[in-house]
Formats: sequence, structure tokens, C-alpha cells
Amino acid sequence: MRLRSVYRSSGFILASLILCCICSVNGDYCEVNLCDNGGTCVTGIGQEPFICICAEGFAGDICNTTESGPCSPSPCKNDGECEVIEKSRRGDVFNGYVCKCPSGFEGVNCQINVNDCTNQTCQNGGKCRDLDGDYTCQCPSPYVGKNCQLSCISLLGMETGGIVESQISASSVDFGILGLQRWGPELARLNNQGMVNAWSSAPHDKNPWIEIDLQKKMRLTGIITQGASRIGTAEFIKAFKVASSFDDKVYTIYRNDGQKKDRVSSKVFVGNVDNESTKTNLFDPPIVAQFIRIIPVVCRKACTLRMELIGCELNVLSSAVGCVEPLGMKSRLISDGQISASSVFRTWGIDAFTWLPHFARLDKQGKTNAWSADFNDRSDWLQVDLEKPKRITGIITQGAKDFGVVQFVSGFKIAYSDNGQSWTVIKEQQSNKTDKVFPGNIDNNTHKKNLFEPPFVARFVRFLPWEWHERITLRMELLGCEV
Ligand SMILES: *[C@@H]1O[C@H](CO)[C@@H](O)[C@H](O)[C@H]1NC(C)=O
Ligand SMILES: *[C@@H]1O[C@H](CO)[C@@H](O)[C@H](O)[C@H]1NC(C)=O
Ligand SMILES: *[C@@H]1O[C@H](CO)[C@@H](O)[C@H](O)[C@H]1NC(C)=O
Ligand SMILES: *[C@@H]1O[C@H](CO)[C@@H](O)[C@H](O)[C@H]1NC(C)=O
Ligand SMILES: *[C@@H]1O[C@H](CO)[C@@H](O)[C@H](O)[C@H]1NC(C)=O
Ligand SMILES: [Ca+2]
Repeated sequence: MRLRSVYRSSGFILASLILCCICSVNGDYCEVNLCDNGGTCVTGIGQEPFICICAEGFAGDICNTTESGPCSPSPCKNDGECEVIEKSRRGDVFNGYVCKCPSGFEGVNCQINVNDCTNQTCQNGGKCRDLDGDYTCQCPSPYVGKNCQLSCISLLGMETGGIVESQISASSVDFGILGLQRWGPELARLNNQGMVNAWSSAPHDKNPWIEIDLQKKMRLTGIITQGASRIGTAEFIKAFKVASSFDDKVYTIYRNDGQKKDRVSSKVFVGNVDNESTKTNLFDPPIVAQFIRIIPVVCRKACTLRMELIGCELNVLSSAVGCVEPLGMKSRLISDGQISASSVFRTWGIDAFTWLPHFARLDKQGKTNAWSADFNDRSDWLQVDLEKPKRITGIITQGAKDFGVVQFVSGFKIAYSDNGQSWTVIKEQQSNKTDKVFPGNIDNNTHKKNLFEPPFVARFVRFLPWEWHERITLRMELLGCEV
């Protein structure tokens, strides 16, 4: 019985289980424990009347033999696969086993996490972070791209008029002393000339703001601000905050270090000092948004502004590098905490055999090496929070085996979201009404790749199982690139 030996190493956890209270839908415990040496007896799995989950160091149908051999227990670290080898193959340096290491690991026991940063691939001052078989560059603004090779420094059109009047709005407008001069938001253009050449908020407005609708998601790396003068007096914004939105409803204030946590104070940008000179502030990290709002905090005489936005289109990168990089399930750029699910299955209700959401990493090895859903119905989902919007162009999916039982998702839908609350399900391209069902896996191991056409930009992605074999079970990788 090959199956039985795989239960061995978690057996020590099982020894302490109180059997009666944790029976699950998949298996029941034997009335009389037929297993030796602290093994756990389970019924209702496959054809056998019962099977034994053996304690550490024991093997055999009823755990009555001591397990031994070079791969028992496995000396391979980091999901390396242990294989027993013949003596003749290794000559003098006979170990009796070889570890087949996953990419990014080396050494006899796969114990070495290769430093994927040694070749200094990050350009323009980007900081390299080592991952499992991959690396990531933390780029200083305005550089972007896998290796910080691109600079995102286009002027977005306040000065040139590329951003039109109807895209600019404000909390209020100052109509001047006689109500004849309209200091409207459409005038807030860098280097605008004339008697009335800037936006100015109404004197009574206690919470002024001016907002630009970029009409689609864009990346913003900076802002240039400028004051103006009215009847020989300089008016300008000395300090301001910035907020951004995807939908003109929910606004996120830009915080120090770009963090979104509430306890981090909102960033106050230093603005102008006179009526004419310009001040450039960088957003580091950049802001990805459709709506950008400038909120004056301290004004001289009046909150009067001319401005320009610095940034670039989101698709600059996708066309530059193909945009099909793994986004970090396998490499662990996506941390455990960023992966969640509707429900989680435990084989025989045993905690040690929990199929956690963050096990859903492509090519993960081990006894429980995937996410598996407990409800096992179409309400289940697996969610990845990428922490910032990314362009997502595809997905690779893979099934797994639960103690010999092959299980996989054979059809699925994909939903995405900017805020984790309102979701868009990918539709069939021909009709805007039908959800697209992507073809999934057909076995326990093969990679199945689907591309999203068109790709989408989002922070949250949800995998929605639609059809499956045995249980909903998934390992996966998202493909895409930075926006
Ligand atoms: C283990 O149990 C099996 C079945 O009862 C028996 O055939 C076998 O001889 C036992 N092995 C040892 C080492 O006791
Ligand atoms: C670094 O570059 C060398 C030579 O191009 C290559 O052999 C090696 O695998 C690279 N190392 C990493 C960690 O990518
Ligand atoms: C505005 O700026 C220009 C150029 O710096 C300067 O000559 C002028 O005196 C300023 N006007 C006011 C009202 O401050
Ligand atoms: C689907 O919606 C898009 C955008 O709203 C539109 O351009 C396209 O014509 C629609 N296609 C169909 C078949 O309705
Ligand atoms: C599961 O996948 C492995 C690797 O591709 C394959 O060797 C094995 O036969 C598969 N197992 C089953 C039960 O299909
Ligand atoms: Ca590494």
C-alpha cells in the first residue's frame, strides 16, 4: 500500500486527536482503533474497509513496521522531491537519495535559496528583493517596470489642453469682488496667462478641492503646482494633500510612504511660495487612479492654483515587455496574507491536513499542497489581493491529489475589483451578458494556461470555480505586469 506511507510524518499530531468530535464528510473513524503505534484509523476512503494514518516513523498497512530508508523521512527542504537511487549511480559519494529541487533552490538537500538578486538586474536605483526563483525591483518614482527600466514622466495635458474643461471640477469658484471674474477650475493650467488665469476657491469654502477626471485609470508620478497674482497680490497654495479614486465615490488619501493604513498620517505636500515659480512634487510610490483630487491645506490670501500632472498610460509597460510575468504566487512575492478564500477543506477534519488558501501556489509540493474548498459548491472563491492595481493578462491553473484522489477545477470564472467589494466578472467577448467560463484542468498536475482578452487592471482577483472533479482544488499563478 503506497498510499499509507504518506500519512507518516503528520502522525505525531494525530496522536493527540480526540477522535469522536472531528469526523468529517470524507471519512469516519473506526470504532475500534485497528492501527498500531499510535496510528489513526479512518474508514470510508476508497475501496479499503479502513486505512491507517501512521505516527512519525511508522509505516505499513496497520503501522506495524518501522519506516526506514534514505527518503524516510525526506531530507529534502523547500518542497524538493526525494528519490531513492541505486548505489552504483553515485560511487563514493553515496547518499542513497537525490533531492530534485524546485527552481530557485539548490544544494544536496535543496537547502539553499538561490539569491536571484546577485546579477543586479534593477536599474535606476531600484532595490532588488530576492524571491523563490524570481526577484522583484522596488523602483523609485518615476521609474517603473520589472527592472525599473522605464520612466513614467509624460505631462498629462493641463498646460496643453489635452485635459479638457469638462474633466476639471472643483468644490467652489471665486467670482471676484464684483462677481465678474470667474476663477474657474478649467483655468488651473500651468503657465496660464491673463488677468484671470487660475482656479481659486470661494472665500467661504472651508474644505476646498479641485479634481481631474483622467477618464481612465492612469499612473501618476508627480504634480507641478503654481500660484497666480490678482491685482498685484500673490495668491498660492502653501501646502496640500492629495486624494485619488477609481469611481469618484470612494477616495483614498495619499499617505506617507504611500501606505493606505489609517494609522499612517496623510502626506502633506509642500506647495508654492510666490505667484509665479513652479514646485514639483513626486508621488513615490506612484498613484494609480482615474480621479485625482488636490486638497489645499494652507493658502496664502486665497487657494489659487495652476497645475500640471506627471504620469503615463498604464499600457506603456504591457506593450514594452509582453506583460505575461508570473505575479508572485509561486515566487511568494504574493504573501500568505494576500490570499484568502470562501472556505477551507480539512481532510477527515484533521487540522494537520488543512488545504489553506495560500497553498494555492503553482507547483506546490507536500501532502496538502493546494487550496481546497469546504463548501465545494459554486459559491466558493479564492481571492488574491495584489495590494496595488496590476495589469492582469492570464492565469495558469493546476489541480492536485488528496491522498491519492485526483481533484481539480475543470471550469472557472474570473472576477476582479478595485476595492474588494464590487466585482466585475469577465464576460464572453461576443455578448456582454454571459459570464465567460474558462476551461480548467483535466488531471492532478498539468499546467493549464488561459489568457484574458482583453486584459484588465485591478487590485483584487477572484477565482470562481464552476465545474470540478471530486473536490474544488487549485494551485495557480497569475500572469501580468506592473501598471
Ligand atoms: C504487520 O501486520 C501485517 C498484517 O497484520 C502482518 O502480515 C505483518 O507480518 C506485520 N509486520 C510486522 C513487521 O509485524
Ligand atoms: C547570473 O548571470 C550568470 C551569467 O549570465 C548566470 O549564469 C547565472 O545563472 C545568473 N544568476 C542568477 C541568480 O540569475
Ligand atoms: C510675481 O512673480 C514675478 C516673477 O517672479 C514677480 O516679478 C512679481 O513681482 C510677482 N508679483 C507678485 C504680485 O508677487
Ligand atoms: C459590449 O460592450 C462594449 C463596451 O460597453 C461595447 O463597445 C460593445 O459593442 C458591446 N458588445 C456587444 C456585443 O454588445
Ligand atoms: C498525477 O500527476 C503525475 C505527474 O504528472 C502523474 O505522474 C500521475 O500519474 C498523476 N496521477 C494520477 C492518479 O493521475
Ligand atoms: Ca531566491
